[in-house]
Amino acid sequence: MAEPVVIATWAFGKLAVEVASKMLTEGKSALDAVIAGAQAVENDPSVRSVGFGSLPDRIGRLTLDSCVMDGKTLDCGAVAGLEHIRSASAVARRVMEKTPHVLLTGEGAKWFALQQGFALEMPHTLDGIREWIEKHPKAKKPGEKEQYNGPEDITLPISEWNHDTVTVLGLDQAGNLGGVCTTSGLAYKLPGRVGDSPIIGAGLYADNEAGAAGATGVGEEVIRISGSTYVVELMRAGKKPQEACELAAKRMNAVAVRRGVHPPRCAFIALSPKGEIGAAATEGTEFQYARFKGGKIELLKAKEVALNK
Ligand code: SD4
Repeated sequence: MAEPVVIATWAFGKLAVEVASKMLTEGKSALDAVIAGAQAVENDPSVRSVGFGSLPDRIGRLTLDSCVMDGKTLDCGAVAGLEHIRSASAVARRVMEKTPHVLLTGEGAKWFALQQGFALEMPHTLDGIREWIEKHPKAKKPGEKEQYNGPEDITLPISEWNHDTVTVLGLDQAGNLGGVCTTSGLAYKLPGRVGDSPIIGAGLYADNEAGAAGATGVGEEVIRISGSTYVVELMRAGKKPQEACELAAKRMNAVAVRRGVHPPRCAFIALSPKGEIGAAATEGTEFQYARFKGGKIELLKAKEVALNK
């Protein structure tokens, strides 16, 4: 019997770890446990970057991205740009279980969720709307035309925008790995923008034969290096999860240098089939993660990989 382990991104991931670790200790599957953990965060309106009460996009639409993956079967499911449904991770799981597809987007994802019995909700909170108005990078008076001036308009302030995804990885007593990633994406994103979080291989990957990994940070840059696949394939090749995460952060730095841009704030977490844990981030990310191991829940700061390393 394997010793259950859970790891989740950011300080608010502690809530996910609390929920998931209890379920794993009771003998539930990794996938059930991590999704229940992620849903607890989706339901917490004080977390402004995941689920209910998140910050909307540039034009005020609150859309959610999520994916799930089962390390035993490599089954996976995802939704992107899902609107008016509370739990994107639960819908992603239904895509995995009830359809022959992996990813549903926008109106199609919403239609599917409604067919599956999910309730149509208005997921905005008053505090969320207030923060969206106050911090909108291009706040205008009502009626004034919104301007989009090209890529810089989005990419320059990107590191300042609220962007914290919850990615949860778990190892259950049967020795299976499962993972979930759920987010509202970058606040003030252009309508229709999809980040790494619903992309299998970018925001999340899980394979019992190699390990599980997840990402958080600027999704465009995670996609550019196929971040989670990169970490898992390093583990398959024999690296420990900690080294694999550090190498992914290093690669992020190298790609930024090659492209002549400042390295984005990004972080990776990883879990091996033996229950070993890894976490690393690019410099300045101040990335914290929560973990359950050896019966203890802790909040830890990840190692940062400096640009010249
Ligand atoms: C995205 N990766 O949509 C997500 C946001 C995030 O920590 O994780 N932030 O790009």
